[in-house]
Amino acid sequence: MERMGVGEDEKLSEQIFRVGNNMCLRPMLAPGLYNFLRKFDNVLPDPIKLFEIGPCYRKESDGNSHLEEFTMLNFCQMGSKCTKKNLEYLIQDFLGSLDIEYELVSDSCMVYGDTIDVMHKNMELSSAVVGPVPMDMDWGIDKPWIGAGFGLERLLKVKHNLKNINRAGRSESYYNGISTSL
Ligand code: ATP
Ligand code: 9VF
Ligand code: MG
Repeated sequence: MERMGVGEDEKLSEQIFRVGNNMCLRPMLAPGLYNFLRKFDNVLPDPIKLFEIGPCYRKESDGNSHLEEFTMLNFCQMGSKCTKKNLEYLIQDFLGSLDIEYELVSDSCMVYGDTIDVMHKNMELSSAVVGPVPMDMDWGIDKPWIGAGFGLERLLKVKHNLKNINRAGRSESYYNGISTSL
């Protein structure tokens, strides 16, 4: 997590569920993807395109759009054609296929610096980044990249017009969006 620059981001650092002294529940997918990009660079044709979908965990205090256990979709590409234009095309291809409206807003974060945030009304659907960034060096990465991380429960919230994100979450309180308090 320190190698991801999370140490400098006090907010995110405090949101980590720590397990003992040297483990945690992952708050993001990027560390694993960095490692895959480095390992596959020897064997896959250029550009490398990867995605992962999986659970992530963050301590959260704020309600309607935050779960403490959520599901991230992170796709990324490394090598040629890693342009802002191509990143915007991938976002459009994905959200267009889901028929979800969005707006792109420039923002910044401690981990990546400049981001392109994908907004639906006031809710962030994704933060997207055009690399390279300085921390790539610490992960043995020396090629351009683009990537975007989406919260799948937030997409469900938009698609199904849910008031609260809990209905889309992984918990025993809801099963396929239906309350289990029967
Ligand atoms: P926010 O500012 O809304 O807390 P973030 O900028 O901290 O989000 P990122 O680190 O950019 O979140 O994570 C990428 C995406 O993962 C977000 O755009 C969002 O869709 C989703 N996400 C992040 N945290 C949560 C959460 N606690 N519950 C549900 N989805 C989340
Ligand atoms: C954008 C959101 C550093 C080359 C392995 C891919 C990305 C995603 C930002 C995510 C995060 N970054 N929640 O990196 O795609 O990492 O905070 Si990579
Ligand atoms: Mg963000």
